[in-house]
Amino acid sequence: MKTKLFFLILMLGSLLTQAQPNFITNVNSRTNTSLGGKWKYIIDQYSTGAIGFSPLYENKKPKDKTDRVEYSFDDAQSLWVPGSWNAQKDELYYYEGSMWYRKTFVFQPKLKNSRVFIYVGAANYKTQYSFNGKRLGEHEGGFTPFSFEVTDLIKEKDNFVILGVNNRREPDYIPGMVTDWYNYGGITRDVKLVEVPQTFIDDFTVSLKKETVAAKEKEIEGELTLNGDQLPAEARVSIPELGLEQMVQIGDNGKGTFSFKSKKLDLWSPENPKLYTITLSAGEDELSDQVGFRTIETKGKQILLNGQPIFLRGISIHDENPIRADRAHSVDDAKLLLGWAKELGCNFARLAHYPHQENIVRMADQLGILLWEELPLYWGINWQSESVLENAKRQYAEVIRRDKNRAATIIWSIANETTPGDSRNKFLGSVADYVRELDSTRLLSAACKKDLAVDGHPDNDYLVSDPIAEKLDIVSFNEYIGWYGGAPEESRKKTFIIAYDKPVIISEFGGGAIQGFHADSTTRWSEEYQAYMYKENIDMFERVPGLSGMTPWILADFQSPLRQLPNVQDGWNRKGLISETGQKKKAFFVLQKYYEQKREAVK
Ligand code: GCB
Repeated sequence: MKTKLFFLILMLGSLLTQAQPNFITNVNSRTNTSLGGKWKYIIDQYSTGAIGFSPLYENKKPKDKTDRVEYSFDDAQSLWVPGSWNAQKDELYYYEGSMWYRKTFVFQPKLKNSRVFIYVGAANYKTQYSFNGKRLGEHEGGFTPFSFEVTDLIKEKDNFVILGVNNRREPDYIPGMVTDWYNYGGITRDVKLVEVPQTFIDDFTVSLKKETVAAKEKEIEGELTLNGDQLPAEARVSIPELGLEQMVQIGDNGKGTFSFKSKKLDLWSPENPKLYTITLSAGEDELSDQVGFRTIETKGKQILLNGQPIFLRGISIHDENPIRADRAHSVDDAKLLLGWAKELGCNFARLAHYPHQENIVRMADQLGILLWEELPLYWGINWQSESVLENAKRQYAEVIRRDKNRAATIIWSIANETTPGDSRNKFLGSVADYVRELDSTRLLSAACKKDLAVDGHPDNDYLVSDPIAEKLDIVSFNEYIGWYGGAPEESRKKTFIIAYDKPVIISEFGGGAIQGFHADSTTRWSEEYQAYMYKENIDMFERVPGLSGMTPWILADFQSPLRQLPNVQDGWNRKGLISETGQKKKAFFVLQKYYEQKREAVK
């Protein structure tokens, strides 16, 4: 009898447990407190921190002279969060492995009777998280956010959050073993304490209905999801500037849908990055966001923004501030990178090769820069593994959950430079279907490779026929004529055959130059060589059928362990149009001029 009662209580308990959101979204517009600053750390080279007689997440230290505990955070050194460990201490520059971080804090609630979450913008790569000595879970993926609820564990004083972060590379991770970028380890983005009411607005999606983009009266549609035990019957959604307000019926599943009609709606575009404040309220919760409304689609070989053809004057960017030589994490970092892109004349940027910090995506919304976002499905992925596929889907779901309401983001790119083959095609096909299922309002692409030899064609014909492009809206490919093959002028003879009636983006081209090194245009690494190569490449790509945009490689020099030519690279990939000290190279101005002409041509 007693055991039955016990199980009944257990079952009831689990029924009453509130559903855990995937992670808290829109953290900046919720009640939050930064947990950034100095965190104590313990290096864990053999990754044994969570096992053994005295796991680190328990946050112990020897109590007296007889105590056997062999660590103590209290007397340990500190690292700054957010920021990679590599950039902060010389002795950690090459460190890849496990590191345990601890932050202690007092809790002064800003909301009454709130639920409390800890939100981590990103930690690379795997993170074990615990709170006040209790292990709560693990997150995989170095570039997407996660959060965990601590409502039942938080106290007024002596709280401690411990994150065990491991950036070791493994063949079954995403990315895999080798990348041409720096494997910054640690808590690279903000950590925040977020307070929400007991029942809160967990998620919402809002977009412009495609069919109404050309109509006088446009339609906005959306959905919201509540999380909590006490679901109100209704929620309210409003866009005050448009005089729109609506009560939304909430179903038993916590969801409700809404739709507005407006004759006054100003469409978002690079020329007019108009954002509206949307406010949602349900029970005690209120959430606001700034959103733009636009449509994106393709027609034959064209990309249409708000129903009009657009040429994407882009640039590839890494999520790194070259001047600080660390991962970007702040509004200032975003300003620096997108400021340069604006100066270049861009209306588009490829956020390569993994999800970038949320600040840059939000700033692109404000500045009117369209975005291509991608996951690190990059060289050397284990296509045969079901769990790698699941991991890819999870990471995609996370970035879509974070950025789905950003007008700037128009393209999800599912992979970069992967070699066609049965298992790869199946894997990427499944990712493409999944991404489309989660978000049918954006375009899909992938940075493909061209076919090197084409049967029945002269040497100078290149075919772009990757079978994965069947599932994509835009055919994109990387091409390095003049750098990894041949002299820049060889591009004059080349022609491209695109096997699909779809728009084309040249997702990469470029070559290296040391800023300040001047020589004739046949001397590799000189600014003149890079500038010459840009001119020749641009002329060649103008001949590509369906050319709808390009994102040359790359805005700024970036750190990469693959690049070790002394006195030239010294650990930096030099294909930037801007040096690691922020100086522009000659090729910057070649591209700037081309983009000016492109912009003029549209007028
Ligand atoms: C590529 C890769 C990119 C590299 C670049 C290079 O094709 O997609 O990640 O950094 O080439 O510099 O070689």
